[in-house]
Amino acid sequence: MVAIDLGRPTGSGTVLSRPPLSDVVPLESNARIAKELARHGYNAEREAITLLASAPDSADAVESVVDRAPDDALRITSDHVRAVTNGRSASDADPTHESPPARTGDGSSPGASTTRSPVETEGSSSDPHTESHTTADSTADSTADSAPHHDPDLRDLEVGNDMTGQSTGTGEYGDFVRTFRDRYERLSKVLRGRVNHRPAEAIAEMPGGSDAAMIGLVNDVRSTKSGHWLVELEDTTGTFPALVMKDKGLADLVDEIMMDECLAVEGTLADDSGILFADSLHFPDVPRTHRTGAADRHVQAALISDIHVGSDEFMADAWSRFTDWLHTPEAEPVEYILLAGDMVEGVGVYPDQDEELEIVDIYDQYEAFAEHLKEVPADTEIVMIPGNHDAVRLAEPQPGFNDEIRSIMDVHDARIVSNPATVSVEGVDVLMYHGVSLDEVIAELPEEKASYDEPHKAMYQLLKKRHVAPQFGGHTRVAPEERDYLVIEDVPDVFHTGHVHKLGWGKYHNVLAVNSGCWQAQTDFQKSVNIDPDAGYAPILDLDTLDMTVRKFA
Ligand code: D5M
Ligand code: FE
Ligand code: ZN
Repeated sequence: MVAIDLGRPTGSGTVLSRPPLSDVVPLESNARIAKELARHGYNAEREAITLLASAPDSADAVESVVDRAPDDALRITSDHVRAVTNGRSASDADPTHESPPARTGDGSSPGASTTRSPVETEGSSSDPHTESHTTADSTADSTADSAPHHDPDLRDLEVGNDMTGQSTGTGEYGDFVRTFRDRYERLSKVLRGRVNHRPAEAIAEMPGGSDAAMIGLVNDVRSTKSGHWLVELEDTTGTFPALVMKDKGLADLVDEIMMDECLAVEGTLADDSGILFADSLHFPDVPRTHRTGAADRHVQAALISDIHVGSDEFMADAWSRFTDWLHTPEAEPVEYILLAGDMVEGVGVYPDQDEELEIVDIYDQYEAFAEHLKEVPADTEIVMIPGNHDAVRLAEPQPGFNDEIRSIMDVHDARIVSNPATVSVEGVDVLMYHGVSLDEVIAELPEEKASYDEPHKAMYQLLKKRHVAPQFGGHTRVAPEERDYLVIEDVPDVFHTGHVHKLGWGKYHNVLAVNSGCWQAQTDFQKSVNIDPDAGYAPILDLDTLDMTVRKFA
């Protein structure tokens, strides 16, 4: 287990595997202003909030800006604030002015939000990002003093491997064949340099006693009566059995094998060439020499997951403390939020789930989630992938949300991508995956290799298998696609998952694995199976050093 530098301001120099968690930050006036604007349906830039906070009468300035913001504005920018505080004094704002239409902070209908959807993404002049990119000269005076804070030009966020809109599967048998062929192709390539493999049908033709190696997907793993193991591999030419003898010192590796993953076996053929006696087993794995990328400035990303808005157990207060903190100077470097799925509680996900729903309509849940997102500073880049509670197909890969759900959440202009997806954030490659397969890894592997208490170790296994959901036909649904999007083709610098509602992180071959906990208190089901969730934590990742600090808001 790799030690993580705490990176705490007090910097005692202590290095621990699980650092003490920092205290909750008190509510500051910036956060109060952000909340007030959110209550009126607006998301606001940090710069705008800072200006409002420094106005002679902040409350009045907030009221004026709300009154005077253009009807089509989704977010309050520093320009909106200046128009109010410079153009006329805050005190001559008309106190009887009505609030803008269709802008409520209390979970309005999906219809209302649709009417405001097209504005942001078209590069309208009210969009601060577009403005500073394209008209730096003409708007120099309005953008100049926001530059030291969050200069969008310094940002660098690229999404790779997003399969939204790329689904090819019709659900036919042939589609599954293509998915697994692609898995075999791409993962066998990773193993090819390490073993001198032959196809199954060629191995069967080799003379007895020859040395041989095969790469295949695991068809079967069984222990024999005498305590050995039989591992059957399949490639595009057929299947071949390997016998792993108990005295070979491979028990530890056999314990890690899951069905349908890609594996290499090397050994000696039996006299009749009917079976391979294994000498070694190889997982595709991550090279130990993996070199990570890094941001070239001090900037941070919050890696969070499993918000579960709409559940009785959603921890609104903790969430609010988190968004309050985002408005404090300490959180100034947090320019990115990566959300690994389960934004909402969903409907009909588990039996008896409806008994614990605060919001029963899925669209209303997203409306409420969008309201909570408004408390996040508008100039924070958000990337989100769906989870098993979200309103997309359950089978993985899960495409990003459809247009209707997107339009509900459009205020923040988040990047909504598929589960899994890779995002490159200022040179740091982050693989985001919700994590449903972790339940299986934890259920099937020995406790010391994967457990709910150490979810990052289960993540190590996925890295080792170079696949986020190897097993087919079990708990994790896999969709038939021409390409196996679940293969971890490029080694990420950071692997971010959620789902199991447990906080845990560590490094595996230099890859930082982070499971980020949740914002939902223990549900009845979790109580019945003794899952004690880690709720209300925000792991904050330094993109320049890959150090992590965990903040507690519950
Ligand atoms: O799942 C959160 C965690 O709890 C994850 O490890 C699955 C498990 N879980 C929760 N509810 C159930 C039910 N009803 N059956 C089986 N496993 C469950 P999440 O999907 O994020 O709620
Ligand atoms: Fe969840
Ligand atoms: Zn989940």
